[in-house]
Amino acid sequence: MEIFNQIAESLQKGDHEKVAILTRKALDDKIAVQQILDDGLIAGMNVVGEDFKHHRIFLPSVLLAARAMYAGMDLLKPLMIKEDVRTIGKVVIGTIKGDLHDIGKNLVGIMLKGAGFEVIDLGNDVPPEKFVQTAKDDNADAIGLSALLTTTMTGMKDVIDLMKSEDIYGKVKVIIGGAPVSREFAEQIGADFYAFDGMNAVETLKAYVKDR
Ligand code: B1M
Repeated sequence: MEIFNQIAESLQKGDHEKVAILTRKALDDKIAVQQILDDGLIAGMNVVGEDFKHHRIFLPSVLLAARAMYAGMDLLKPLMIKEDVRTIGKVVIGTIKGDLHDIGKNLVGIMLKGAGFEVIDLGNDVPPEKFVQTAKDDNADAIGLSALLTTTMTGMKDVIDLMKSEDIYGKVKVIIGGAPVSREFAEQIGADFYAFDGMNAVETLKAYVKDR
C-alpha cells in the first residue's frame, strides 16, 4: 500500500515531521497499528540498516532515522497501551551494558504493558548489577534483556551468571531478544526464553505466568 511506502521512505530520509504526518493519516484511515509499525516504520528501518551495512549511508543518517522512528512510535504508543488493565506480571527490561540501541526494547516494553504486564524499564547501557538488584527489590517475575550488537550480546550471560550467584536464577525468568540473538544462543547462555519480536515476547511471558 502506498502509505506504507511513504512512511518507510520518509523514515529513511530522516524526515520525522513527515513520518508523524503520515502515521497520523494512516491512523485516521483506520489502518491497524501493528501494520503501520511492521509495514511502514520497521520496514523503513530495515532498509536503513542495510544501507548502513553497505556504507551507502553513515551514522548521522541512522540517528535521523531513529528520531523519525520515534516520531511515528510516539503516535502509536497510546493505542498500544490499554488503561486500567489488571496487572498479570512484572518485567524488568533493558538494553544490555555497552549497547545504546533502544527502539526495539522500547517497542517490546510498550507491547508488554499493552498486554497487562507492569514494566520497569531501565533504559539502555544497563549493567548486570542493575538488572539483578531491580528484579530483587521489585520482586519481578522476569528480566527482559535486549541486545543489538554482536559485541554486547555476550553481556547477557553476565546477567545470568550474576543471577546465579545472587540465587535468583530460576526464580526470576530471563527472556532475551534483539537482532543478533537466537533461540540457540538463549539455550547456550541459560536464558529461559527467546523472543523474536514484541508480540512473541508477550505470548511467551503470558504463557509462563498462566502456567506458573
Ligand atoms: Co546501530 N547497528 N550502531 N545504531 N543500528 C545495527 C544494530 C547494525 C546491525 C547496523 C548494520 O551494520 N547493518 C550494526 C550491528 C552490527 C553487529 O553488531 N553485527 C550496528 C552498529 C555497528 C552500530 C554502531 C557500532 C555504529 C558505530 O558507531 N560505528 C553504533 C553502536 C552504538 C552502541 O550501541 N554502543 C550504532 C549506533 C546506532 C544509533 C545510535 C545511530 C541507532 C540507535 C538509536 C536508538 O536505538 N535509539 C542505530 C540504529 C537505529 C541501528 C539499526 C539501523 C536499526 C535498529 C532498530 O532500531 N531497528 C540497526 C540495523 C538493523 O537492526 N536492521 C543497527 C528497529 C527495531 C524495531 O528493531 O531493535 O531489532 P530491533 O528490535 C526488534 C527485535 O530485534 C526484537 O523485537 C523488536 C521489535 O520487533 N527485540 C526483542 C529487541 N529486543 C528484544 C527484547 C526481547 C524480545 C524481543 O525480550 C526482552
